[in-house]
Amino acid sequence: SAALEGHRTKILRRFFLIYEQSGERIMLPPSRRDFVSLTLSESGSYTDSKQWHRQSCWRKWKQLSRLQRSLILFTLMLLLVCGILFPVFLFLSAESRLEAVREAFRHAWKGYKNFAWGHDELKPISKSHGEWFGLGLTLIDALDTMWILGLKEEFAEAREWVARALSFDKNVDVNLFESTIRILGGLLSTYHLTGDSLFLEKAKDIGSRLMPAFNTASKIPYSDVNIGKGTAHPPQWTSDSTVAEVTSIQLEFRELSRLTGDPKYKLAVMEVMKQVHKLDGKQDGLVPMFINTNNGLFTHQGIYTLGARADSYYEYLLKQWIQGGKTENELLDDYLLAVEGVKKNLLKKSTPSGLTFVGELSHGYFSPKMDHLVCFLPGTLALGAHFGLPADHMELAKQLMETCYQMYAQMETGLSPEIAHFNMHEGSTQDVEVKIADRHNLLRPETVESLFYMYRFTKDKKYQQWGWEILQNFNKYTRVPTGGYTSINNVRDPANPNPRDKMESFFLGETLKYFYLLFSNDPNLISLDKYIFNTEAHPLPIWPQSE
Ligand code: DMJ
Repeated sequence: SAALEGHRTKILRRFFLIYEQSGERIMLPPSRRDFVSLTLSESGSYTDSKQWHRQSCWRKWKQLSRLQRSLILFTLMLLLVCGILFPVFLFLSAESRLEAVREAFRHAWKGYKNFAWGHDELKPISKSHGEWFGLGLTLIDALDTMWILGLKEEFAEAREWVARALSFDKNVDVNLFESTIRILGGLLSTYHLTGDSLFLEKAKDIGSRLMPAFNTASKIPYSDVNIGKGTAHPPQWTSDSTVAEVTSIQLEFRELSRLTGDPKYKLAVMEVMKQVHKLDGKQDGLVPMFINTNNGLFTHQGIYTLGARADSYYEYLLKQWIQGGKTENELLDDYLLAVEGVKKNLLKKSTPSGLTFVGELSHGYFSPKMDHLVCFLPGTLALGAHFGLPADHMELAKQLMETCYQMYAQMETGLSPEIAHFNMHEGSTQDVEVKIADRHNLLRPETVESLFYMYRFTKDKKYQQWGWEILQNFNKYTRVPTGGYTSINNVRDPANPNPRDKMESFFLGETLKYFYLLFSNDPNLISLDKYIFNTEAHPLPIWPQSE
């Protein structure tokens, strides 16, 4: 009837736009698909089509055989159980990986405790110890790792040693950089995590004993300090210091000033940054490797690397900027410039797989050599992108992360060499080549460190999986049955990796800590919005905006 037709059109208009053109009707559906389809029955009443659908489903269900119904019910039950169990499975698998790291730590600690207690480093094969500064380096480096891993008993024993046996009143020469990042950094971070003033007192003690290093004509610090005598000097053969060393002590001394209220520490290290910022001799923001302590100028110019002797200069530009609340623009400018310098001068692709790698520049000549040390870079780039730096930094981080992983995966032991050379000539069948002298692995952390940052920021499980493979290979080739892990000489020979008999303190301070943080799915376990890791993996607080 006409009335019914009018009603019908009204309803259709609510859900479709009807255009009438030369007698033809064109119906356009609404842009949002949130309408309910209604059927108009002969009598003019509406039946909810969902209800009709339900009835028809029920009819179909009843038509099925008993076997068919059982199969469907079984499948549904299975899906339900999997849906519930999958998160449980994920939790358990994360927990078992975390436990694997705790187990690795306990094993390393067992060797240290039995054969090297209170000494700098464990020599796990000969069941003895090595001394560098004579300050219990491994123990101090490992304090905050034990705290983060929840190893309370081990931590308590170590704290007892710090309280009773650790003395910096010793006639001993220490390297300014190494003792700052490992000892001062380790004590400061343990103080922050635990709130135990013992660690702050010890940090103040070592910090003030390192200050004589800055008494130079140029204010660029000497490499070595005698912490007992209060004297400092450069290495015997030169008056130069290493650029990475003098520019990677800032996070720690700045924090010491904040905690003590005494600006002298901060002023000394910021003076170094100020001078390096202004120096000639950089190439597109890239720095040479040495700086003279008499005149404060770069020496051995013309060689640019992101590896040994320059690496953490770049890392600390970004991290100081973050630590200080992102207000120190010179640091940011130098960092951004340097990343552009890397892209322009050092970035190339390998053959056959097209891996992006960071090479070196020597007096205008490019060398496709990349230290394992450079693998801090993906993590640092990702950290910068997290704090608002250009998104292409993250893209580069992803590419370099793949390369660093391949430096492990393409070796016969699955462990990276100290230095890789990338093939660039057409027809080559292998991306990575390793010179005989570069085949060692020192249990270094950089790749695991970057995997941790990449996982935190992307949540891509492949980074955890890559880390898991690496941990298993450390266990396979570097674990010493009687306790401890050892550096090895040859990552290319699984039958004889040739142990070196040394467990570096950074294996406990950094490598195992980063494994643990990588496998944890808790972004608040040392939140990257609250802490900044020093170059030895010791977390220090990002200063509150108000300060
Ligand atoms: C550590 O002492 C620090 O990570 C430093 O920045 C570089 N070398 C070792 C680890 O490889």
